[in-house]
Amino acid sequence: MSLICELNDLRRLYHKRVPKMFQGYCESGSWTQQTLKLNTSDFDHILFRQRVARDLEPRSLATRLVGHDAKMPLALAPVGLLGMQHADGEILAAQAAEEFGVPFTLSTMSICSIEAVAAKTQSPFWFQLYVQKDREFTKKLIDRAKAAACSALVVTLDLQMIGRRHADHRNGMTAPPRLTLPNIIDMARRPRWAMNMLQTSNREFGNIQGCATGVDDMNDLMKWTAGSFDTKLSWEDIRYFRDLWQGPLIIKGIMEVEDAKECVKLGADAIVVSNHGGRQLDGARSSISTLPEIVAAVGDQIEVWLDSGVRSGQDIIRAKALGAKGVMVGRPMVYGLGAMGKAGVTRMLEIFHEEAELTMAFIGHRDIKDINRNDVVFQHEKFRDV
Ligand code: HOC
Repeated sequence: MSLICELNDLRRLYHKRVPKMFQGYCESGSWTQQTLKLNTSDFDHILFRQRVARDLEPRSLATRLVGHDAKMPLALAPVGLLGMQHADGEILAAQAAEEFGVPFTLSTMSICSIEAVAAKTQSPFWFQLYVQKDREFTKKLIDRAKAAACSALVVTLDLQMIGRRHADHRNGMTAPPRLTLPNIIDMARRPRWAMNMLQTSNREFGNIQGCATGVDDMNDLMKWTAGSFDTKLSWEDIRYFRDLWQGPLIIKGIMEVEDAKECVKLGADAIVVSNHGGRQLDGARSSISTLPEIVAAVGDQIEVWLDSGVRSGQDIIRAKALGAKGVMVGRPMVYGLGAMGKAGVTRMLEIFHEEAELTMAFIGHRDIKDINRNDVVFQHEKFRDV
């Protein structure tokens, strides 16, 4: 465990242990992957101001996120098909988050069901919703989330159609993987993944099963998704879900001030500035470069979160300095999970916590709440003060 010093150590192990088609699903962005790259490289333009001779005891990253206490300003993002990265992936990630003290978000497109995750955890998790044309089915998902005592609903708005991800097509991405000769050879090189998969019974599309008849593999799932997700979604529809769900409502996939203002109008509790990890609209700006203008416009009325591109505890501090209430992390969780199961997710959280705490101290703060815009300088004109 001690050899895992940074996220890249987990990522290397992840690449060794998880079959290529699921690696490709996690790692790729859409089309040219320009936005995927900008999401991480734009963080490099935000530099810290080093401060000295400050009282740095005691230090705390503790935060309240949509009314809940968290050990640091981070939530595990909803990631589709997590249970293919590691057997029981959604359950293990939820348990790691619970033990560490941060929220876990279960995707609509999970392998393990809402009920299976609830049965194996004690504290509430968040449920992420993709709105379907079939409103009764969508409503049932919300009812199931309520019955499982989920403590926030995360409605994702930037995936009513799926972005074109070339790696998935090249890898012949299927879930479960088809037993072609190349797949058998690839899996034989990763026996740990295969053994774990064989030992679990959670190998279904847990939240859509029963409603999506005929969904047996990823190709069917792609077709089902294309036919089922509502491409005529309007703000009026979202208002309907606001009324159905009385708890905290988080809207994910906001990149423009006009859309952020709509979320405020309909009474959402938080928005997540996100371009879906560069997996949807390629050529979009990075989330981190968009954050300051959205915070300036609505940050005093709603919690503004950041997703897409966070790869270290230092990135958490950068996002905080630009006004984010918290961050969501997707790929870092997948690296940890695929590398070492639950222990890998825990290790990722520990690393991010250590890095964030140390960085906070170096810039002269002992409490995460005190991080502010004066703690960073910009090295690039794309970050302008608003
Ligand atoms: C075929 C299933 O958030 C992603 C996910 C969800 C996509 C569902 C597609 O991969 O970006």
